[in-house]
Amino acid sequence: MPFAYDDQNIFAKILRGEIPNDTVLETEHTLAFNDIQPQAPVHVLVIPKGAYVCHDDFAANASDAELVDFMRVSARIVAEAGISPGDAGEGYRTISNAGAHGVQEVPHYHLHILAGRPLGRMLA
Ligand code: IU
Repeated sequence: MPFAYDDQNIFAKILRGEIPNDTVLETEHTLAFNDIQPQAPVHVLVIPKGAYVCHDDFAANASDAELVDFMRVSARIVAEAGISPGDAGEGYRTISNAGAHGVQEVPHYHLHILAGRPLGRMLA
């Protein structure tokens, strides 16, 4: 079944420039901005510019160019924040909530990047 995308969601409005955001990085297909209610010293949201509802919608239906751009932007956020274990940083967590049980508040696909404090063990 195809995903029903609500183009009135807050991230769609941000992408249309109707609502301001604290941009960290923008590319052709991807926008990264600071979360308005940060849960850690680093809390960046990475979103595709295309209309995708959640992770599996994006992963299944986005173009190769969109997928690669999204992943590269996420890597640049981590690199520029100095939090990569590969750079002897203290690490980070990526999260993507989907649907009701995932407690997804905004129905436009987004990846949370959290860092800057011990995040604890969290699988649920
Ligand atoms: P979730 O994964 O859909 O549950 O998280 C949505 C996030 O979007 C959450 O961390 C909010 O603080 C964040 N957010 C935002 O950055 N700007 C907004 O205008 C709104 C929510 I509404």
